[in-house]
Amino acid sequence: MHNNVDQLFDELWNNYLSVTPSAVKVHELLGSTQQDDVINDHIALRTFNHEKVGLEKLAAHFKAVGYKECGEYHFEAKKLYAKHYEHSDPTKPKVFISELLVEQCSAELQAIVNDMVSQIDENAVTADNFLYSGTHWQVSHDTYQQLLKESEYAAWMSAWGYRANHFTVSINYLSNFTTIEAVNQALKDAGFELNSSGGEIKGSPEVLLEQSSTLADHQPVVFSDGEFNIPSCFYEFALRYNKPDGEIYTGFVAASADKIFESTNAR
Ligand code: OOG
Ligand code: NI
Repeated sequence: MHNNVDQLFDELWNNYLSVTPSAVKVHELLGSTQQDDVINDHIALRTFNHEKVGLEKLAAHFKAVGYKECGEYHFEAKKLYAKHYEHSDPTKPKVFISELLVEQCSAELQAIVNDMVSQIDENAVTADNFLYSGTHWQVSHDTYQQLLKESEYAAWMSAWGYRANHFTVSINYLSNFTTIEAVNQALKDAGFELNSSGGEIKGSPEVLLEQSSTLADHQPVVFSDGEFNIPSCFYEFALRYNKPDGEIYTGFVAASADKIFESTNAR
């Protein structure tokens, strides 16, 4: 495991960029007018609730660089469970880790996922690079499509594995944009397609968090039966509001997160 938080995020960022070319354009668009580079509000990772690779196994890598567990979230329809983690330095990205509750899925999905997980070397899970190690298995495009019918999340995991599935620009730290509407407009003017599930803006000042996101880039994946272009990773935008006590809200909003997951759906 890493012991330097910045090194870990640099690796996660470079790995994310390798399959999310649009992230460079997002930074140019929102960051080029800035004094400093953009500050990321959070990143998110996905996994299966299998003993070997459950969310706590991913969280251990962040705890090793100073992160603490802060909140938990349930997504009944998508069969997901999540927790978020924070660092004592508020400019370090928060971390949102979810896991698919595999035992609630069909026997067919369970068999496919168990086969994938069984191919992960036990030692790989604690290695420095685990959180940006991608897949430890290879599925066919047919299997990918079979998973897609039941769980877009499981299908995404089968193709992309362990990596940050998005980074999130903190609108609070941008100097040339103050509203999420203005950020969304700039993105659309530049040709980006936004995730409109549940509306382009998820959340509100009342729930202390507004979020929007691009639809994932489409990138080639080599499946066992050939190469196919499928959704990879996306960029999210978050604007946080102060709580009544004057402190900024640092949690997530389950109803909004439920829609953000859909940013990796095919266009
Ligand atoms: C995570 C979706 C939730 C948020 O900010 O609410 C999320 C995912 O797509 O894996 O990122
Ligand atoms: Ni997010």
